[in-house]
Amino acid sequence: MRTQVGIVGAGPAGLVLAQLLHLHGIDSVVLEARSREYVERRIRAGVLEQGTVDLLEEMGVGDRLCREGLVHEGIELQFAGERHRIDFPSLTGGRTITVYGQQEVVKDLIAARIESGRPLLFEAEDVALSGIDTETPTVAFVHERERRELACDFVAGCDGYHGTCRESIPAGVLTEFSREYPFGWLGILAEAPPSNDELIYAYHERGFALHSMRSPTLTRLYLQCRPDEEVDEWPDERIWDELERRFELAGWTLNRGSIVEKGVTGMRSFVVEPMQFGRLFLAGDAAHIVPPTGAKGLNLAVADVRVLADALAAWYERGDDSPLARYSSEVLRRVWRAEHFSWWMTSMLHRLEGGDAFDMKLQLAQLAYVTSSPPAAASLAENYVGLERV
Ligand code: FAS
Ligand code: PHB
Repeated sequence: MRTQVGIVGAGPAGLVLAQLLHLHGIDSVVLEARSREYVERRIRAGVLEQGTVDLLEEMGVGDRLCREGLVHEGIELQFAGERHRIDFPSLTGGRTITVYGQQEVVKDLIAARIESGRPLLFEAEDVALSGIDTETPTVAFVHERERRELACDFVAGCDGYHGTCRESIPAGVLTEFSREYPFGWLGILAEAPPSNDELIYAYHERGFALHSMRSPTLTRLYLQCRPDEEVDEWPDERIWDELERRFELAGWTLNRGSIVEKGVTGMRSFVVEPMQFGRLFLAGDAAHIVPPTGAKGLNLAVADVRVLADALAAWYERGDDSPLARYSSEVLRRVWRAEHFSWWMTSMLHRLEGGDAFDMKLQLAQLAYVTSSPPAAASLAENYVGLERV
């Protein structure tokens, strides 16, 4: 097989890149380790930045998003028995977020890929890169029990944190920056109408809790737990009782329903520099991870490949290799801005394991400031809806 760009991974990064290259008339092949059913059912992110929504619409994959996505003009921060709203449009010149599950974005992008007629191979196993430091890299893989080799000009490593592409870069090239957090999130998806019109980020002495949603009948909720927590330690009743304690507010009730999905996600901050080596370019979780408190993960992946697609187009259309040469430095500015914001939101809202009274007082002071000072609120709002320029 031969193509111009080999894309490893059919998550948001790989699929958005594939569609952008298609629109530029650039050939690509997408290789995905899992089945279509698996990737379309994986429950993950839920919040799309304004820029992500705009791009998906520009790419022609935003119809269902426009119909079914929930446009939100703010979030609420809860602490010390009160809720405070952060309004986005007034603080960011009209920008908003849209709540639309990552699995829905992936379904829309897969449908667009199939409609384009360009290759997307599911259950492509044992992917192995070679020649990434030459002008003729190849991607070996097994598909339908047949060993195959894809010759290409460039390889996009969009295979997530546990993928193989980052590991293909020789030792000594990459610098890793990371931080493990001493807590995780227990996430549930419940067949219950959302209990609030908007997201609620709740700081509580028992731990953080987040109220989100997926539709008028599906609520998405998270609560801070130990990172090694077993889901079996959390029967449904215990989950609802704990959520009610953390969201407790006079005159407000949490709607219960049947829990259709639950899982524990660990938390880390992680970045590798540079995000490229020879003809291999890393994008999305393959290169960086953020704690989900800032709702940045998916949006950062999309921001990476937007830059990568333009750089590849410059090479193919004008023979200009300078955008590719500066890909890492270009995307890492936004990566580190998102890393800081995600760390800041996480540190402000989570009970620090072993944290003392002084830590709590600092967090409460930060929350009081960000909900009472318009410039402080604007800083949170512009990062949350997504910065137009970094
Ligand atoms: P992805 O991990 O989405 O996609 C990588 C793809 O590559 C996968 O389909 C994988 O199967 C495939 N792959 C891996 N190895 C391969 C190989 N060797 N060969 C071929 N294919 C391979 N972000 C938020 O903003 N909010 C959230 O609430 C949130 N919750 C999350 C919960 C969980 C459990 C996880 C793991 C992540 C969560 N994230 C969240 C972050 C998440 O949304 C990522 O940022 C987003 O999926 C990044 O997209 P990609 O970079 O495309 O990586
Ligand atoms: C979600 O709806 O899954 C969600 C929303 C906001 C976050 C994280 C996850 O910060």
